[in-house]
Amino acid sequence: MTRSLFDEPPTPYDAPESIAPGAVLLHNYACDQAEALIQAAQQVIAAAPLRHLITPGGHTMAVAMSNCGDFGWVSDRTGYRYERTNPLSGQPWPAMPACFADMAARAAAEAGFEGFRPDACLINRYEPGARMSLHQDRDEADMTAPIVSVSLGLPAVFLFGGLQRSDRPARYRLAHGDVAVWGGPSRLAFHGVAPLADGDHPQLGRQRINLTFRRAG
Ligand code: MD6
Ligand code: FE
Repeated sequence: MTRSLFDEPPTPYDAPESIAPGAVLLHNYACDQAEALIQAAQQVIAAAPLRHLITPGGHTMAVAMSNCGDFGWVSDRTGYRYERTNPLSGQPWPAMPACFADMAARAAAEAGFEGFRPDACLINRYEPGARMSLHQDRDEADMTAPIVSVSLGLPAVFLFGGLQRSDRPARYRLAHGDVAVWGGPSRLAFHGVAPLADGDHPQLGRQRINLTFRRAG
């Protein structure tokens, strides 16, 4: 995008904050692209509506989800997996918007992971009270690739633990425009999101949207 003399200056972003070996927070990294990312996410959601998936244990997830890219993450009574098509429509997932792939690749490089080309983007929508319990991301075929996670809208408390479920998690604030990148020794760390506090975000109102980019296939 071209920038004129009269535009707002870009939001500065802080130096990467290392939270564990291979895991960094890039605060404010996506602020300048947030409007474009939100618009693109809304187009994906129009084609593949957000819905609350059922866990293998039979619970309805508090977070509503959709996907774009070659693969989408899904859950049902039979388990968690990546699928090339949306089980609701039988159609392939919407293509990954160029601004999504570009943000993911640039953030990964900033965190030291050059050449990241995501083939899956999971879109998570949190409303007040929604949470994600501690889990590992281990359904991806390529564990050498990092995960890039972009936060938009209301701030959340991210819980970041260790390689054992019993490791007590640290808490980090993820605000609008913050990006988390993790891989390497942290790739299988347990993590989650505390119940979302209510609020009113100027762009997104009473919700938080999280985009997580992976190499799934
Ligand atoms: C969220 N994120 O931030 C949920 N997983 O809404 C995740 O579960 C996650 O942020 C792997 C890597 C980064 C993440
Ligand atoms: Fe995760």
